[in-house]
Amino acid sequence: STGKTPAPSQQAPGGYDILFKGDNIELLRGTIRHHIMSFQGRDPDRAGNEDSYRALSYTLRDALMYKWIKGQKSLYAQARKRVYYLSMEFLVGRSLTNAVINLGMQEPLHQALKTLGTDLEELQSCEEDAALGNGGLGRLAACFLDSIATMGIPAYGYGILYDYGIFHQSIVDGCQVETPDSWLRTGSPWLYERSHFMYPVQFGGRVHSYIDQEGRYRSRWVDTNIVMAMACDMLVPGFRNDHVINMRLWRAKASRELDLESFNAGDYVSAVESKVQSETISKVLYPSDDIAEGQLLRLRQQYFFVAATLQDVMRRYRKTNVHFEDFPNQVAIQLNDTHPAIAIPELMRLLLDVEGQSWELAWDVCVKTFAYTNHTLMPEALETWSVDMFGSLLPRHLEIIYEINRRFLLEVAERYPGNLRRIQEMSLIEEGPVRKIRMANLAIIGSHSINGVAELHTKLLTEHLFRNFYEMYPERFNAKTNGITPRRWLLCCNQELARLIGEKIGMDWATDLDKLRALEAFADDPEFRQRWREIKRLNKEKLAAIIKKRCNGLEVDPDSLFDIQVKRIHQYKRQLLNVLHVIRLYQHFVAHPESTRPARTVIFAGKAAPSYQRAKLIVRLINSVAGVINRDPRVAGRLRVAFIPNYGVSLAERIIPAADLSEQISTAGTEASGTGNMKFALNGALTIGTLDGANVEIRQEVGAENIFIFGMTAQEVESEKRIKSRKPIQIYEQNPTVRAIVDAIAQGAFSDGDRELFRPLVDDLMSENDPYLLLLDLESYLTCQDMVGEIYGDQDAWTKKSILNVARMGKFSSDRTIRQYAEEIWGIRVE
Ligand code: IMP
Ligand code: B1N
Repeated sequence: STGKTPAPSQQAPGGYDILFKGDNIELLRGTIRHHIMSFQGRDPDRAGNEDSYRALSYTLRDALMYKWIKGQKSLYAQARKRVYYLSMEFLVGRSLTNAVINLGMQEPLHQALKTLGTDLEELQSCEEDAALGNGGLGRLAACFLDSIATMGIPAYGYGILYDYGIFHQSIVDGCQVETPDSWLRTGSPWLYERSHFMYPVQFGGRVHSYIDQEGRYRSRWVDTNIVMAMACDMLVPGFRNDHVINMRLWRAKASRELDLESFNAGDYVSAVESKVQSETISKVLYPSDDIAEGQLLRLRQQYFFVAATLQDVMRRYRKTNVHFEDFPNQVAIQLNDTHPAIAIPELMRLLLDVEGQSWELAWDVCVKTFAYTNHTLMPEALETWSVDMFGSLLPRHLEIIYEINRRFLLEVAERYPGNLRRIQEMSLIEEGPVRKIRMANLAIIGSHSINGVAELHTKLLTEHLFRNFYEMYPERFNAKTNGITPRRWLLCCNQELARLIGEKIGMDWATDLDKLRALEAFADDPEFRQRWREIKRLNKEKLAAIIKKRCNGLEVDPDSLFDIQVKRIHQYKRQLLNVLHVIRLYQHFVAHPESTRPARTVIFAGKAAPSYQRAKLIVRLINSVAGVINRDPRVAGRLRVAFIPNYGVSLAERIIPAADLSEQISTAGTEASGTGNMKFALNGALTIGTLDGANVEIRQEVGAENIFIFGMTAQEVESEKRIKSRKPIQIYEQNPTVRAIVDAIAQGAFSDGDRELFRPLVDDLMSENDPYLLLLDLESYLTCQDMVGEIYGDQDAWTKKSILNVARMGKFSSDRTIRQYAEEIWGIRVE
């Protein structure tokens, strides 16, 4: 039987049904071998893991495509409303294991791979992460697609296929070094390039105004440059169902017309040059998280993917409809932050200029179709575009925005007569030396729903950032607390724990996370606790091996408390506060060799935006502190610090299951939600955190006795910033512990005596205007950490809390989040 490689096409039309019913190991094996031959052009008898990884991926992809086509046919037959999730980022990570588990194929595959002399883990490690996002916002989009597929909602993700995802980070002499992430170098077996789905996207040019046959004033956008958008699709499988959804990512291609023009002029080289120029649009993901980039290329990226997406939306709509009144009943468009907000004037343009509709109808359709999710309160993340830049790239859209603004401000003036300040604040245009378009204002005015990503975040939005708009349109604002997919973030990444849970309460939790509640019954069961601890210990051993490999042979003790902060490096996330505690522990252990505090391994990982100097300096400090501590024999066996390079989705999948303590310590009122906080708690880590973002709701769910909360509340932060009742210098002078920590950095204890290197960080800490209030929260943080140490000393108490955390995480499934979006925003009923 070994030499034969039957392909499923040789089977009856239901070939894939047979293949993935599960137990046909021989067919599975044959299909993989067939793909090695026909897709890779290799001898199946001489294939390596790389070949087998690709062949297996193609095999699974076939299965997904088969299901997808079936699903699409029934979707068309039922004429159901479709949802379009527009996002500049999709941080998917790897697809292989997730596909295997969602298709329910682990067992037969395990057998089949055994006969091929390999296993799933080996093959998985051949896959490059699809890292087309920066952090939380992009990963949220990926979790949403998983939930949408699992719940069978007719939806699509739309974004950009970047040639280069988020940069690769390495640490050289303690500093972050970035290198390009050329993840498509060898091609991804998960992508379908659909060269027949190509749309022209216009840039530049001018507006031609004319009177049409009916005497109406009309406009047309002419003399533009054209770049083509080619569809590249990645299929996302639902969990153990027949639903598959499509993520369509656009790739820029030079247009033929453009080539021809220059060829005719005889200038071959500049023809090729302009081809390269237009293809740069989808080259690279902008690597800043939570900071707006005012670059022209970024604006080109945004319009490029929005324009292509709306053409696709229109094409599909037109297959079954003629009138546009019905558009909002057939189409919902969710804007993932303001990055795709140009979709609003673009849909206006299509309806007005191309379809000849009236302004009133077009605007009504827009508002009913669009919904906007805000992800941040940080002022530096609010997008604005200089009117000049915008107008030269998108002249017709600028006109439309002016007209939207004119009509809107009339409404405002009518509602609030004589209130000039309000008009200025709410205008789509920010006046000043450089006039700017405010994309958040545009997104609000053009949407029927504006949501925040956690309760607190939404409350702060309505009270501060968007207060004027909230007063005018209170019914448009709503909260949708973020969530995470329990498939990737428990079932796939922590298979041992998932199995143990399954043994006790069954597997229904995978699609109904509230079912985890049943675990509460075992929280006091000594045998269950024991097995719970053993699994955590196993995960810690695995992480210790990774640390040894990636951190220059650093050895960490799996019996120590794994205290972990992994996320983008940002001042507001306060990795520096964590470092202050590490230094405090170091000084404590050196001064008190008799100390009974538990040994700790403090683990950091995260990328700093390449141009964010402070964040890079923090990376350097973490590594310098790690270097000093890890080399000091006085704290051997008590304290270790690791910075694991190149944090990303697949590394997170290995770090999070190994955590005892999850650090969620942003200044209250700065982290919109956080989703890492949820992933840790779902994997049995206890949280030390502030009352910020979704931490507030995590405390509500797990109970105050099962989480370590410290520091000022958002309200206290707000008033403290105004009245400055306590100054960092006073805290420094009055508290010798604080002084010793700050002095150590200032005096060069972690920089070979160099007092200059980290001075900017010390100055930040000591500044009366520190916006993140590190010293003001430090004492509370240190006290709270002491409590963590004490409770960790009581392993039974700790384990119980850990079990209860997992048992009470039901709310944070992205299935719940998506159900709310579907029912409350998109107008789609979910069974
Ligand atoms: P799209 O929605 O046009 O992108 O097509 C997606 C898939 O849906 C196609 O590959 C077909 O399998 C299916 N499909 C497209 N149009 C129709 C239709 O009018 N009726 C039934 N199925 C369709
Ligand atoms: O979005 C996540 C939240 O859980 C986080 O709290 C929030 O910080 C994050 C510009 C952003 N907000 N804003 C961004 C990303 C890229 C970019 O170019 C802004 N990311 C967040 C999911 O809701």
